[in-house]
Amino acid sequence: MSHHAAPFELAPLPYSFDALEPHIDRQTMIVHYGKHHQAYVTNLNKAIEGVPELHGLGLEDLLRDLYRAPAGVRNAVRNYGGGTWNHTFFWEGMGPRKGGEPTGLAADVVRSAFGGFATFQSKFTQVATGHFGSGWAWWVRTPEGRHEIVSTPNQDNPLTDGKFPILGLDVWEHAYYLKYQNRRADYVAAWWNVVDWETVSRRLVAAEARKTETAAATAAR
Ligand code: MN3
Repeated sequence: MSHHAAPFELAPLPYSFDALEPHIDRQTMIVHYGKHHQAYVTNLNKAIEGVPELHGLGLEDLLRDLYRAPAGVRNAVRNYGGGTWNHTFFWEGMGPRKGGEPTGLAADVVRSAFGGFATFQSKFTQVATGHFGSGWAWWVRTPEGRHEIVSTPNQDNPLTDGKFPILGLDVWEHAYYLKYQNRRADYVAAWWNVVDWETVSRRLVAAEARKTETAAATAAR
């Protein structure tokens, strides 16, 4: 998805609206993807319509280098660009008949960086449930190769802080209110049943490659 450039399109949902039942319900998926995600894409395109210098750029480049955007549209790029990218990343990190313990490279890194799945899961859950208001919980890899669990407000993306997202969880009320009402902790507990560890492993490989790219680009400057 890093290759997509303006005008941006709503990325296809990689499964049907009811695929994540009973953990994430069909009605929430219909509204969350079809209304919320679509609105971020529409508003991003509207915001940068009159800013041709941003048109050749991919969404990841826009978010990584937010200060490239003129001051007048920077907040729109942060909010709607973040909303566009974050949701595609969120859908791709889940799937039907997933969840359980991490596998492959994800299992190795969870063990070496966090001391095992139980510790990782408990820390991530704590950050996701403890984040005040709307936002996201993330597993990120820093450019130095450290693994961290952080949260961001609104649609802010760790790319803007120079970090590579590995796994993200939407904790806006719109992500869970229809099924779980105010019980964010129940939503977070259910979400673990749909985490796609194969996607996580692929992202770990990609983050490693990007880190090498970034180092080479810095050295070439
Ligand atoms: Mn959302």
